[in-house]
Amino acid sequence: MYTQALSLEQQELRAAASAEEAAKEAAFEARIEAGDFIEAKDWMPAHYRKTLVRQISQHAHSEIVGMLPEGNWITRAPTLKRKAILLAKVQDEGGHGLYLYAAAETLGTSRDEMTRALLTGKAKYSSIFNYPTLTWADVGVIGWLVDGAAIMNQVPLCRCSYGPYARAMIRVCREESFHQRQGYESLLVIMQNGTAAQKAMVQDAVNRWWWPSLMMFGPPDDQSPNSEQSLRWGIKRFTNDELRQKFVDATVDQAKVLGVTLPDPDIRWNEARGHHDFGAINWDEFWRVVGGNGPCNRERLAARNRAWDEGAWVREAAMAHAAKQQAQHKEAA
Ligand code: FAQ
Repeated sequence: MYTQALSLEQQELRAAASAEEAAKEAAFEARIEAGDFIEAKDWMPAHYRKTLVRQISQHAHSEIVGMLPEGNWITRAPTLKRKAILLAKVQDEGGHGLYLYAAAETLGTSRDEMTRALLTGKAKYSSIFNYPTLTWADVGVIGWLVDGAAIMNQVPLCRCSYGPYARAMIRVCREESFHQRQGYESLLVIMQNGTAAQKAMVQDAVNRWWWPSLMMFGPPDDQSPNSEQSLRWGIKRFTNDELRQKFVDATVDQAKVLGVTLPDPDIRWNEARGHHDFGAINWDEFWRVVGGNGPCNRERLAARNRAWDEGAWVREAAMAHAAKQQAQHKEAA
């Protein structure tokens, strides 16, 4: 009798808890519908939190790993001006990584956890940063195409439903815009004033970076498991294919002004669609790179691990300094 009464009580408690949960979920969905920003201390469904941590931490890792391909050219920049610009750009990417890790931390995942996931190869980062930078023209082409694709993808994230991410993206996008402009301008200088060999170097870089840039937007919509829910929650504002199309449409005319050929014979304006058609993307290559087998995946992870190991003394010194300051504050109080 007693056992049965207790179990009824438990059932009632459980029903009340799930009714409360359903009410919270409905209130959350209504806020999303109304276009409100969700803030760190607000109630949110566990899956919304998980999706954000996944996307923001991958984004942060991309910025940090993304410092490596161009960082490779800082010591070999052709002029002092180009070196100063490149140095500032690579430092900006480091800053983006930091804002983004901080935004992800507001969701309850520690920076240490995220770093461990990157260093052990468990975490994803953008496929694009697993390609090598073979010539100086690659630096300009990364600015033009890779930062150009990043802006196309990231401007809508300034309206992401999660406030701390959206606000971080505003500054990131302003800086990315400078990155894109500096890349395009450096290519324009070569294409207008360079030798035939220098112009050929730009064309070769465009040939190598074009298709990987299109892959940055992620798999096609019918193979994108996360898009539907992320769009419903206002984490993403456009689908992968929509953003890829916008990027192609914006870039075709820029290529004409530059005087380079995009390496796709199928690119042509489609009057009926109001967009450019373009050729088939090699998705096998994309998944190979995402799966860890791109041209530079191992090199990139090794570089991040080396930096982590060699930075151990800095972390120890910072901890010792913080502990000393804490002890002094305690003594003074
Ligand atoms: N590379 O279901 P979806 C930059 C994964 S920052 C690797 O469509 P979602 C600045 C995806 O994670 C560039 N993996 O996923 C810069 C998922 O796997 P999971 C980074 C990719 O999240 C410039 C699976 O495939 N930007 O460039 C890629 O809805 C120059 C299924 O995909 C951001 O992170 C990829 N390209 O859409 C720095 C922006 N694409 O997690 C230095 C924020 C997809 O289920 C120099 N992120 N995957 O295991 C986003 O907008 C989205 O996360 C997408 C993917 C669009 C990237």
